[in-house]
Amino acid sequence: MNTLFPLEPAFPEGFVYIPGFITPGEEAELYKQVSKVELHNFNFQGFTANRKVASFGYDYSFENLGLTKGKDWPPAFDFLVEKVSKHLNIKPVEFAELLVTEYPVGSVINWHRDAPPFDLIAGISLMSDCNFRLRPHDKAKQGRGSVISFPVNRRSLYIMRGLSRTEWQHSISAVKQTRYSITLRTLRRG
Ligand SMILES: O=C(O)CCC(=O)C(=O)O
Repeated sequence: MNTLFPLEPAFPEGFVYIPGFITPGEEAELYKQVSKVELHNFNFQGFTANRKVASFGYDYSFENLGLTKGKDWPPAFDFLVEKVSKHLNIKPVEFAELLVTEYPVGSVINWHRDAPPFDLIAGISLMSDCNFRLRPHDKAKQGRGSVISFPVNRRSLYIMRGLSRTEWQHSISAVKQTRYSITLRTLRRG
């Protein structure tokens, strides 16, 4: 069937996907800045993942289950934080963490929900598309047909809040080309 509009999967409540959120020029600038950042292997409960990360602002440790305040993000990322904040109609200072992640070819991020102290999640993809997946967190709701799988393209923005943040898990299949993401997180209030 031909449709006037590209078909979009039915996302869970609170998940929004915006292709082409940043321009090719902005992507090139962000990649330049990301290349200057010192990345380290991501450790999760004694297991070292293939992807590399650098966290600025508040970082959550899966080893101590706590938040620590680290270095501020380099000012070169401010324009992105401002652009996303403007889109969401929130103040840039509400973003408490900026996480840079590098996914080498073949690396994944496994099923998870983000750390409990964080609230809204905004993800910007750089340099490569990926296959993003969502599934219910409740094991009883998992099973055949419960996974929503869709492309998240370079230069796009996705937002996770509401039920997509609290009741759903997300994961990324093995990337075919090196992918970078910038993840912005606000803190849960109260
Ligand atoms: O790279 C991404 O877009 C996802 C990042 C993510 O899920 C995480 O860091 O917990």
